[in-house]
Amino acid sequence: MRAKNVDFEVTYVNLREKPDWFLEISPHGKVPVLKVDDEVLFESNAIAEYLDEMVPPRLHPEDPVKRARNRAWTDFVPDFSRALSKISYAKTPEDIAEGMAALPKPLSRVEEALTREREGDGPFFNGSGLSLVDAAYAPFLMRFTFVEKYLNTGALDDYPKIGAWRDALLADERIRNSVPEDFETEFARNLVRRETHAATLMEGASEAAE
Ligand SMILES: N[C@@H](CCC(=O)N[C@@H](CS)C(=O)NCC(=O)O)C(=O)O
Repeated sequence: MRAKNVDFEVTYVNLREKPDWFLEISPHGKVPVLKVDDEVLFESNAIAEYLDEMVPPRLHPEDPVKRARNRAWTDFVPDFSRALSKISYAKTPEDIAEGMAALPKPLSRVEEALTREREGDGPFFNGSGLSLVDAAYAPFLMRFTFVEKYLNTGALDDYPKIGAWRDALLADERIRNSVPEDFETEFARNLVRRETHAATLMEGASEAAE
């Protein structure tokens, strides 16, 4: 919506205490949901596709083949995010090592996709313009980058295209402003609550949980 300059309001939902109004409108009890007048849409990809059809500028490629491949790479986000989350939410160094061992498969696939799909030098998935693929991967790259401040696993070091993509995404105002100002504090609290190894490396971690 930021990429399209849409007027909108965000309501953050505490997922540990889901309010009744939210459970009434969210079929799976998950965020995000988008309310457009009296209609409710759910599932990130469905919401993003709807917005892309309704509001210019088009973020999806015009070419149907390219568009289908973009959708296919967006479908890969759960594999990608699961691999990174395994490290972020690991409770012990051993779990982190296990997560690291499982990374090459999903990360090398995305590295290869960036090599094949991109036109020109980037910096985004398809080239110079932000796309729905960028919007889909950005939240996970953002969260992992935060965790890396503490874990320093160097997990992305062997994937230069993903690293440069991450840098471009995190430098972009549309992405930066997609989280609230206190995002890092809230995310740190989440890591503490989940008793992650990353949290043990944060100064003042126990206060962060309060
Ligand atoms: N496939 C869904 C996944 C949404 C999802 O898993 N949301 C999480 C937060 S990122 C959630 O609401 N979890 C709460 C729960 O499962 O109870 C989408 O892309 O919208």
